[in-house]
Amino acid sequence: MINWDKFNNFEFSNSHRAYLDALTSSAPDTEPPTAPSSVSVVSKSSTSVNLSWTASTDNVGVTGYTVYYGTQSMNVSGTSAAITGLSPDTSYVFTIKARDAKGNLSTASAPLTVKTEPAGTVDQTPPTAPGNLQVTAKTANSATLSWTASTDNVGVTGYTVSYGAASLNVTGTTATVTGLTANTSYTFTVTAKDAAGNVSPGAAVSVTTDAQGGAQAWAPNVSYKVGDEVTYGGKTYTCRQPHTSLTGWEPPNVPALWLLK
Ligand SMILES: [Ca+2]
Ligand SMILES: [Ca+2]
Repeated sequence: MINWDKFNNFEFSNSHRAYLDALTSSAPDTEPPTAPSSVSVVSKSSTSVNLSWTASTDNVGVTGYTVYYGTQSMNVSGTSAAITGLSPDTSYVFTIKARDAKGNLSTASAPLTVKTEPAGTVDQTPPTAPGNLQVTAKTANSATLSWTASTDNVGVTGYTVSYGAASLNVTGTTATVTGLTANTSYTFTVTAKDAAGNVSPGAAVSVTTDAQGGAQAWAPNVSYKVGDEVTYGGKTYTCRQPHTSLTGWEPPNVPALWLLK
């Protein structure tokens, strides 16, 4: 085998030394990842705690995390965990370790103590308002909205898009509203809600739908401009020169005026 890397001063090998070492059985990866840091509570209820943390690093790569609490543990692949089945009004100490593909475990994160809410606690805190509400697309009859997620002390369960007397419920952070009237101004208000029915303040955006598009049937005595599209005999034509149409100037008869699409 020719080692092409040596013609490049071993640049690849040198910059990927740790990775290459881990691929060979003569140099197994024995180096554990760094400990997860900045463990924090995203939300909690009487029976659940949602945690997130800052990713660990590893000489080869972190493959997952284990969350420890009491005598229990839970494996996750990302930097967050939703721990459920907890007892109300109880303090839990959470620690987290990272692991790599060889099963090397990091030392534990700094412990975080979280007390679940008392049983029967009614959530009275509404989610935050949706952020950065935008119209990302529109047609004559529809508008597509997107926004950034709201947060809640327990959890956001969905969003309501209201416009006029109508509304639409979605669970994600986008919505396509259909059945709109062409060339009409609409104001959309988006609110977030939680499982207890608390509703956030609204975010609003206004948009005017597009004019009704599409080719119209060719007709005589119409002033056409370049680019206008018409249908005739089941085919669509594009206007090549501005003109006022006359009977006898049907599109298939006057290729100088109409280009078949
Ligand atoms: Ca490692
Ligand atoms: Ca809430």
